[in-house]
Amino acid sequence: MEMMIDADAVEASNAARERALRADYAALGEQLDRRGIAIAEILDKAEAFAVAIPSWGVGTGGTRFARFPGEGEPRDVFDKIEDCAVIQQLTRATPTVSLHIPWDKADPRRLKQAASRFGLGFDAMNSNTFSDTADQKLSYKFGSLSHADAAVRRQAVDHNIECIEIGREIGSKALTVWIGDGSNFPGQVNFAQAFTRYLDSMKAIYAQLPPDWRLFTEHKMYEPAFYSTVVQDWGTNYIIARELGPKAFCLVDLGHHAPNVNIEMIVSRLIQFGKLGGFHFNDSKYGDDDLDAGSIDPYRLFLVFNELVEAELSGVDGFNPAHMLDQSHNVTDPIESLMLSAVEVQRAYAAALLVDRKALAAFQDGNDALMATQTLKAAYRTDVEPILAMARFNRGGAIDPVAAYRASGYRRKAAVERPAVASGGGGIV
Ligand code: LRH
Ligand code: MN
Ligand code: MN
Repeated sequence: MEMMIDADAVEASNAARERALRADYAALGEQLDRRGIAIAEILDKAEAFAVAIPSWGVGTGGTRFARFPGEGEPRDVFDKIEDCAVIQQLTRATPTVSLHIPWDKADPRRLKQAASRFGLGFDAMNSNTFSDTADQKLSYKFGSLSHADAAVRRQAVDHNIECIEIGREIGSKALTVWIGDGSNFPGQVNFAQAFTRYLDSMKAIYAQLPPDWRLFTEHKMYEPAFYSTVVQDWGTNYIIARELGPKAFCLVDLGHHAPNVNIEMIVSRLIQFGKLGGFHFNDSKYGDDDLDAGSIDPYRLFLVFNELVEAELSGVDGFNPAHMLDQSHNVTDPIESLMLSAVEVQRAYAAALLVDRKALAAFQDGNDALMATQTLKAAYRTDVEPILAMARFNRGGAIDPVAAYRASGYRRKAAVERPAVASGGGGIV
């Protein structure tokens, strides 16, 4: 298997850190042992953990005000796959890439070949009917799957079916649909009629789904529509998944909720009723900021994973959420941000595995709010970094991914090989 970063460079970076890691791991092992937790079991689960990289995340993002291109940005999907290979090589937590069509449109055989060079696979396909392409017949300015004009809806449905076709050829097993449909003014659209049209369009897409595929619908409160959005919240999303059938599930993008919304509770509800499909992990302070996962509110990320681990350990039927990142990087090197975000999500998972669930249940039953919440905090406060670093090291990754990446000079080399382009391909939504 090919490596983008010289294996000797990773080894040298690890050699300088291995002794300290072993000492830290042993100390944490002792501490966990006293708490009745076998560190090896947590390590096994951390090693098995995976989160997909969004192809659009490796380019420098931007805002609607400006985009400040970074050096050595990927010029096309093949460069993006190489950057994803770097992330996987160093973190060993990101074995798949999630493509966005048409941004990543290319010959499926070439896509497959490019990914298999590095042992990468493809996660969910993402359709795009929220912007127009140059060669597109009808515009999505006033919507796509819910558009008043049946011809526009048909075009949007066909695009989604094409995404399924491409995905089929490259080994994807899911389609994620997020639309920007909505309205900017009260009275602009009839809410019920728009939703009916959306459901009809989605039923046509669902009908073309291969038997072993899942359909993820992603809700978002606002933007680009600023007055009303057709798929605005988890309630609507749940209705959609119910209406469509057993292969339809809800996708939760952490940035797509109103401030203060209890996202972990939404996650619990969707699990309870068998409709949690997966995540777009990121973080936000104000809206759909697409900041690095865990950069603003790592405790919330932990609380989401607390629900996921609860479901995993209690053996919820059919529980298999897709983990994906969805970020935009305006001021950092996207590869560094994505590596740290993948590790941050893995950290939330490992920490959630440390929750003393028996004690927690007893405190809940005894109405001991203080001790119940302290039980969660005890797990959250535990520094699981030695477990994560050991998981990477054991699987051939880097003990310190950012240090190894910087020492490799990958970005400098990419800057020489990839002259600057005007657009990094998505990343501003
Ligand atoms: C919408 C969104 C959705 C898109 C991606 C680029 O805000 O989260 O997942 O596909 O951004
Ligand atoms: Mn998203
Ligand atoms: Mn978003």
